[in-house]
Amino acid sequence: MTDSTIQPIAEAFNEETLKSYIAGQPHLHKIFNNDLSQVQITEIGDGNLNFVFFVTDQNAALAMKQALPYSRMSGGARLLTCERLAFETNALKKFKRLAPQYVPSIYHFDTEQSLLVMEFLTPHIIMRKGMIEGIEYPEFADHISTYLANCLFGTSDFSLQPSKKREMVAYFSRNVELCEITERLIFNEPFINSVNNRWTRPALDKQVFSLQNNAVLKMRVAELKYKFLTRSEALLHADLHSGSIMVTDTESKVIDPEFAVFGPMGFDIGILIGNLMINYFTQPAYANKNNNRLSYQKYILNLIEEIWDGFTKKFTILWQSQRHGGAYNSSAFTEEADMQKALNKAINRYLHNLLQDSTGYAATEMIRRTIGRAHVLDIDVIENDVLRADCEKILSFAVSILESKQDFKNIRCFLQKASNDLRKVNN
Ligand code: SR1
Ligand code: MG
Repeated sequence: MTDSTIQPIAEAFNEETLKSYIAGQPHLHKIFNNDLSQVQITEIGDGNLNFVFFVTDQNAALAMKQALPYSRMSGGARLLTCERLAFETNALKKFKRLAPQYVPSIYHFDTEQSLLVMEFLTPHIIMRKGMIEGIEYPEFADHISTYLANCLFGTSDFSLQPSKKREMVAYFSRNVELCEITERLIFNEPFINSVNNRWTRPALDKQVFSLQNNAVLKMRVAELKYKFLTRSEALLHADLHSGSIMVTDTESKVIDPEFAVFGPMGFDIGILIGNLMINYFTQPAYANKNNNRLSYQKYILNLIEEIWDGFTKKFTILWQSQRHGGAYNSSAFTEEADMQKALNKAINRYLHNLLQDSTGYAATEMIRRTIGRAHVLDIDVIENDVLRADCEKILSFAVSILESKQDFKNIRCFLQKASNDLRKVNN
């Protein structure tokens, strides 16, 4: 793994310093035929933490990501160590080995400059933006379910030897700063009276104050947070929302795993589903006289169903054929029917519990993106207060998921509830 103990002295790159940096790195320089005279550099980052430069000439292009010792969204006020880029690089490398088609290639990492150089993805766009436009991605469910099954299974005790797994858990457990952000922004602040929270006021006040005083809901969120803190099931991307995925009609690439840490598998699946659900609930606000967006909403529900079904199928195949790790190692079981029956029961039980975790994390993500500090474009692009407040009523769906003792038998029960709740909001 890349050494992350050295504290870099990173200064923000500009066009000139970036060019001279590339000139000093023969393998990068070669990508531009050792001639930087036609190279254009643009800062294209739109994330909350880092800067991203697009470096291109007529023949080649690179993405260069720089982490400075503060978070971009704070404008320098919130200090963060640059070490986060080493965690991101190591997570990317691991995921690239497990799901090569769905992760960008890495060309170069420089600890001192806190710089990561990657394949520039073109003509890919950020999936969240595509969904706001109403673009369908016919192959996405297949891609992301493979990514999830391979990466979660491949970093779990079902696949890894305990010594290797513990070594990886120990390394990523040092990603404390970014984990602290996740813990605070997802599980803490939205559920208390925090100055960092914001929502459409006064329309949503009553709902927000009520959820912040809902003991059942707060207990469920506390349980989910406890699992996040204690269950090192697999290496998580840990910020797998639609803004961390770049897509075309035929390709999907997962980027930005800077929050990577070992945690419960349902966290990654839930964050993804939660963000797709947010987009589902905001569709009425994008409707116009040419497109009521109803078919796009159907597309989203189908997409979630296909992701879950694809994931469980692929994960089960891996579980049946590749259990070479410390847990449920295949050598401990014979081919006899009763053994195989017990194993089938075990994986079905595991996936059933995973669905409950995933829907719980999805609901928590929906709440924090609506009333917490870090909002999402799907909601923020809605300029009309009344329309936006209507969409923010997704809160009632999320709250009912968390406070119900509902044990979803399958993903369709969860999706049916979403579609019923949306109908109630619209009537
Ligand atoms: C300070 S970072 C805020 C949020 O942006 C990232 O994408 C994560 O979701 C984080 O919670
Ligand atoms: Mg990000």
